[in-house]
Amino acid sequence: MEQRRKLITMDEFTIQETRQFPQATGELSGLLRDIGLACKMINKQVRKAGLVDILGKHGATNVQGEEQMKLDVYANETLISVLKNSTDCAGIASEENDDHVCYSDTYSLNSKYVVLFDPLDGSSNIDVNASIGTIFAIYRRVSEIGQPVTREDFLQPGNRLMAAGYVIFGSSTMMVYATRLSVNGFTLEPSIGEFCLSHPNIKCPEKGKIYSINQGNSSKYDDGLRAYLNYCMEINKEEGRPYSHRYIGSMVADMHRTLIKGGIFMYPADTSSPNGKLRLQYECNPMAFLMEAAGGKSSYGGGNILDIVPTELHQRTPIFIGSKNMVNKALEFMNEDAMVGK
Ligand code: AHM
Ligand code: MG
Repeated sequence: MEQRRKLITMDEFTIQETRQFPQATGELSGLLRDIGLACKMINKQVRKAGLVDILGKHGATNVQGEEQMKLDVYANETLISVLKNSTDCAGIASEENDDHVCYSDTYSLNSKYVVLFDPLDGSSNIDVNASIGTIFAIYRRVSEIGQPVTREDFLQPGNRLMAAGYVIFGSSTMMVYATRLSVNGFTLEPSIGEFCLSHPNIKCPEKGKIYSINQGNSSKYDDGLRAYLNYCMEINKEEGRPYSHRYIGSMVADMHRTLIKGGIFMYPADTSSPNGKLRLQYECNPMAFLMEAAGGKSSYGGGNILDIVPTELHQRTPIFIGSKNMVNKALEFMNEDAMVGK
């Protein structure tokens, strides 16, 4: 008797999706599978994080005589080595490394994609058992195939991304990724060790009710943004109540909520960080690409995040991202303030 199977694994889904492009070679699906594999390995370690008192603190030696590695170091090394063994990745750049890494075996040299990642974003939240995540971005290289990758491969604007996404290590583990076609979410089914389609065709609600920002820094924000925050706290005509404020301080967790429920996430410039805190290539571009593919919007305050042409591997940018109505309203307040200042 034929058994009906409801689960669609991420592999099955990506292969079906990329079949829609007759020129597709399967390399992009292979790469997404490899990123998924690395994140399953990271997930295994993250799930053990609370057991440090039993298994030994990071930096200490465990009962097997092995040294415990810090989780963000482990995540970085895992992604670098899994992607090195992948046949679909020519090189990587990581938030944790000063420079890009070129893979020099024949398969890698002949690959057309490069990957940028923040291996474990929000890792300061590990101590308090809050959600953390891995963020990734995939570009088609601009250097010649067959040759080592170059810096230019990693300095492409976000509007050239082929795919981007994140894995959230939360109450469940989920991989959410976007291509130009759609945004889809896959929940890790631990009993079979596979990411399975759980959130097909995600759309960010056009109207949101939640604003997310480190409001403790507001004395350092400019007047336009402060006026917008006051607006969020006032009784809203449409809602009959102020917007809710939610801020975990872990970008992946704050963005995941913003994507699913709608809202705005902001990490602005302030008087001590004129370019904000978050990194363009590892955090902001992948999230902006994903948000746009889900029907939302992102801005650095003066234009679309995805149009910034990076000049440095680790450059930072302010970011306002989420539901269109909230991002537009925030920009209105900030632009009005800029006009008054002229
Ligand atoms: P990290 O890359 O060192 O983990 O820092 C990035 C994190 C983001 O996840 C989060 O949005 C932000 O820093 C929070 O910063 P703050 O504590 O200044 O509000
Ligand atoms: Mg980070």
